[in-house]
Amino acid sequence: MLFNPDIERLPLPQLRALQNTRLKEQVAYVYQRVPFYQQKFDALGVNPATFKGLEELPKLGFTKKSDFRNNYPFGLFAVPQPEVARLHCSSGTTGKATVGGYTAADLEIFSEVVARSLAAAGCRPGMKMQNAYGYGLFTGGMGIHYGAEKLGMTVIPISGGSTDRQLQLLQDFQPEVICATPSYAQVLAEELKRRSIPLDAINLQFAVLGAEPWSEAIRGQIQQGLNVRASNIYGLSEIMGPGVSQEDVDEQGTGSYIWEDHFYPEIVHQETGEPVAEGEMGVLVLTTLTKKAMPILRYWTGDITNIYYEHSHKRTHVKMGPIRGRADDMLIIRGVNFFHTQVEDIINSLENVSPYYQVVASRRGSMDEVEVNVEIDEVLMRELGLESLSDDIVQQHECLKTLKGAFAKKIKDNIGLSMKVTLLGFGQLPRSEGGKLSRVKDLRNL
Ligand code: ADP
Ligand code: K
Repeated sequence: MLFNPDIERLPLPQLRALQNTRLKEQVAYVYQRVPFYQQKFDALGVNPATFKGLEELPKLGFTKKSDFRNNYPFGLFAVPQPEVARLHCSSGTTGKATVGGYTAADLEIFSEVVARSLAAAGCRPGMKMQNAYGYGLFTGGMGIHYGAEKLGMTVIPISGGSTDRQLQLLQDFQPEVICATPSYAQVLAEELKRRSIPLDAINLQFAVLGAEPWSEAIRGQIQQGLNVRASNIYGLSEIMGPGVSQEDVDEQGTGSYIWEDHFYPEIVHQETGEPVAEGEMGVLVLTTLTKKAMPILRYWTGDITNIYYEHSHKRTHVKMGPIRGRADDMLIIRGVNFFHTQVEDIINSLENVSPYYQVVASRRGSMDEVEVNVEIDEVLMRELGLESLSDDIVQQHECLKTLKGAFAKKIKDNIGLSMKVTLLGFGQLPRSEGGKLSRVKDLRNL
């Protein structure tokens, strides 16, 4: 089901024309109303009256996270405060939180793109959704909530955490849909199993997961553990919140549709800021085309991904691949750049390891080191009759020594760095408490 088929299937030439018109309007709008953009455009020699639209977009420079900080809290707003209907903040995963403001019209559009996203995720009017995204300043909870209502769903606004209650309501209310961070959905799947709650005691069909990077291995674990089909939702508070892009549940693994009529995407080279060819990896840069309270032009998201049209089948809008990591999450160790998701890819290719891992960077003397902690899976733990793992225990089991060696070798071969591998027992690494889970620890600058 498509929530808004006319727009979701708008032929590309018409979509481009619509974006072009909206971009010109947005440029003129911010120039008139936001001193930050006025000064910036004057400095760059951009005149909104003669600005040609999409073809000249790169001339506008970038808006960066630091611009949000320098204009904290309301300096980037384009309307007087009484016209702002709601305020949200980013989760502050990478530093001080940034503020987002919305007019009533912005909130309508927020709900529209989330409703489209949920429909693509498999949700239908009349279905019940357990919304385990956090409610509050984080855009996730309320963003999903109003989009689900707009689609015509029955929303259960439980928020994140309270695992006992989550499991109780899954059984009592029988929701067909759950929305959560993937790391928290993993926890729910594990807890169901640990408490021996049979899958036929719950009625879930779909999981809508986002707010942090996740992998196909995690998808597999959640799909099996909750008996659902899971799809990806992406977004960020600086642009709107969840619902900037969404994976169609029937097209799993081929990327997430970016709702291009409201958010214009570009991928640029991480160092030069120049546009890259379609399909190539780089930093995702997003431009709002219709925002009124806080329009943002060319926001440097820091998220690394690629965009392409080749898998846009059900809809005409462009797709983005999974987020490989954030530019500020990129670890540089002894001159080698890598993302923790590269370690995750290797974990996914190995048998007997769980999708739980942690990458820890530290410094000994002047040498940077990386340690990868990874859990082996429950099946192998049971076969070996183990409750937990330590280096000593690993040394006593040939299969664990082999696994550890194979993992270290693959890391060295694929990433080009030697990392210390530590095998842990299932359940030994931290789990999500309802929100985002960090899989990287950089101890070098503490
Ligand atoms: P913060 O940047 O402080 O975490 P937000 O709550 O606005 O604040 O989160 C937005 C960020 O979360 C994105 O820029 C991206 O890094 C990450 N994110 C959101 N959805 C996804 C997703 N589906 N996959 C990977 N990362 C995601
Ligand atoms: K953010």
